[in-house]
Amino acid sequence: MDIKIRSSDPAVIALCPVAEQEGIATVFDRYEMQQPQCGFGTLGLCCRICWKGPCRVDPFGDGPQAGICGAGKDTIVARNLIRMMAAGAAAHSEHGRHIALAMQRVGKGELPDYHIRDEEKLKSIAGRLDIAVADRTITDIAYDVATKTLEDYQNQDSKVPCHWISASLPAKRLSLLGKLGVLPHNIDATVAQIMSRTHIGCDADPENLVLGGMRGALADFNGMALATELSDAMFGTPKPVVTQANIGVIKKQAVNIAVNGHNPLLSEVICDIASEMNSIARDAGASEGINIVGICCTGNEVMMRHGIPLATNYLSQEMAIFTGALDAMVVDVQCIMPSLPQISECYHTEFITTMDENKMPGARHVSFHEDKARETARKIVQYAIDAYGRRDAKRINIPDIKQTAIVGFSSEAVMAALATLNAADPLAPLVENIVNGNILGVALFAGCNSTRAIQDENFQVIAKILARNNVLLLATGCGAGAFAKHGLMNQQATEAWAGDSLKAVLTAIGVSAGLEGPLPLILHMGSCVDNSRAVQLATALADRLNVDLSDLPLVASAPEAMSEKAIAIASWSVAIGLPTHLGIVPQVTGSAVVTDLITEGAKDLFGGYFLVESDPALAAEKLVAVIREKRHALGI
Ligand code: SF4
Ligand code: MSK
Repeated sequence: MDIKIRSSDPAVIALCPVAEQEGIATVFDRYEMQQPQCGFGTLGLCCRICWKGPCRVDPFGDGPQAGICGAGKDTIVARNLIRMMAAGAAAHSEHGRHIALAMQRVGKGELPDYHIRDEEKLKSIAGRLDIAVADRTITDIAYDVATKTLEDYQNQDSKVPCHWISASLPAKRLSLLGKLGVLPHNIDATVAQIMSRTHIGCDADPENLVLGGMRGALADFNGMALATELSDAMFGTPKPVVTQANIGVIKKQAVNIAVNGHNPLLSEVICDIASEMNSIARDAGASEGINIVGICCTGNEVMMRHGIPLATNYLSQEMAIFTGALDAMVVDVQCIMPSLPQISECYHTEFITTMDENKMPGARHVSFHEDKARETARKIVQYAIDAYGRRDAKRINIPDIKQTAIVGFSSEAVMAALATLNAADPLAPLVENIVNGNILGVALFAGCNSTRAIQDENFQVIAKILARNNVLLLATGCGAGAFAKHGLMNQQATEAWAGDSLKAVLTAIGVSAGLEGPLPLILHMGSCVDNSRAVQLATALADRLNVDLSDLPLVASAPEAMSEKAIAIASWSVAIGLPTHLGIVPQVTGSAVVTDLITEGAKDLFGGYFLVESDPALAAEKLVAVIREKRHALGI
């Protein structure tokens, strides 16, 4: 296999031959082995919702046009699509619930291993949720914030929308979503309703199904908004920090521990404990002590808050083990390849699962509970130190490939940087530069990597073209990981790729904010759960201009989307009014009705819509055209 047609990451290109030499299959090999993939599934036309199935509809019109129960292609495609949205919403919202329950216990004084690290953020959240802060202890406020947040999982009055979505979107958008009946009142109930209405013999109307799915996608937004905001209060709101990204951050002379997954509850404590156990690692022979590196979105979380370097993003997570110098990989939830424990077994690497609801065959399981967080973290770090002693020096191969990245652009950090130009009115410099055209528009890159594209390639091609056209770029999740690895999140990238007027703006803000140069070309806003940060900024802009989100020259792009979470994110992005590019053809094209509903139909209802284009250069052109259209409509 020529790996260059599967990944553009130089570290992957360097390490895949190692895997081949060792006779170990990687995600790229397994992709080849799956070819050709099922055409019915690709079109969304396979139904396995009951045991009379699987049923499939012939896309050419020759074979059966309905499943055994009579469900036609539009019903089958719509049901499959919205079940994916529900799964995405469940994933983000479980993550959020975990954080909220932990915060509630911090409020009750039950978790001595955790604290409210950002009291100001907690108070500002409390304000948004109408919780009093004056003359109250931080723990009391934390308890109330968590308790009110948990109401979003409990409220049974369908006329009262969830607190977090109400506190996060512009009034105009909330009113539209309310009229369309898609504002969620309860995350769990919304997910359960999607599962229920897609059971055999229930909702068969594609439009009704898709609208129900959109409510689920908005529940996903609610879950991620609360997860991000509560995490900031517990662990700190990210600020710009300089770090490095790609596999070369693994160090030969250190005990290397990769944290992989999404939830910061354990990884935060591992970072603390690692610094306390450095001397034990040195005594074991690791002269550089303990080196924590990140993978996927746990990686993004600790990178944003502590400058922990990022080893890699989703599609190349296996590569870290092939360096022969990864002593432990510690995983929590979501986007963790089940192949990892088997590959770890071929090396000395300790592969450790930590969440009781996410175990993997072949892994060591260390059950994580917040009341024993430090004790658990200590045990895990010790396993890594022990594994270091079992390394095989002959198999160590760490490609010296890494890039500098400036990360940590929470919406608060962006506002703080803008405030250095105009303390009285921090949004003014952004608004002025958008209105005068120095910034043509804003694009948010989100989402994963997929084997259905060349890894990281779509992100890079689109971003460079948008930057040349003076579009301000934001990124989250594995998209942000891609940009960090490829050197597009530093000041040199701004010099190399930004159009003249964008460069001038990024330089003015960066210099004024004390960065001694421009802001990075692409602002890293966090993990995939942190897309809500970009919405917070967009909402501030919309409120300031007294328009809706759909009026702003703002687009989203998930050029290598893969997970159910990404489908949920892209769907709420459409629901809040954003033209949303997908670089991977979604599994809906077996139904012209559903395809039309999420493109043209959605545009009429929400102002947002899916724009599907798998050619990255063409996608970039289309996104620029959309931004120009939006500007024209605004009269700017
Ligand atoms: Fe077939 Fe209908 Fe059962 Fe789906 S729900 S598997 S279409 S019989
Ligand atoms: S990890 S959801 S591959 S962004 Fe957040 Fe990355 Fe996508 Fe998972």
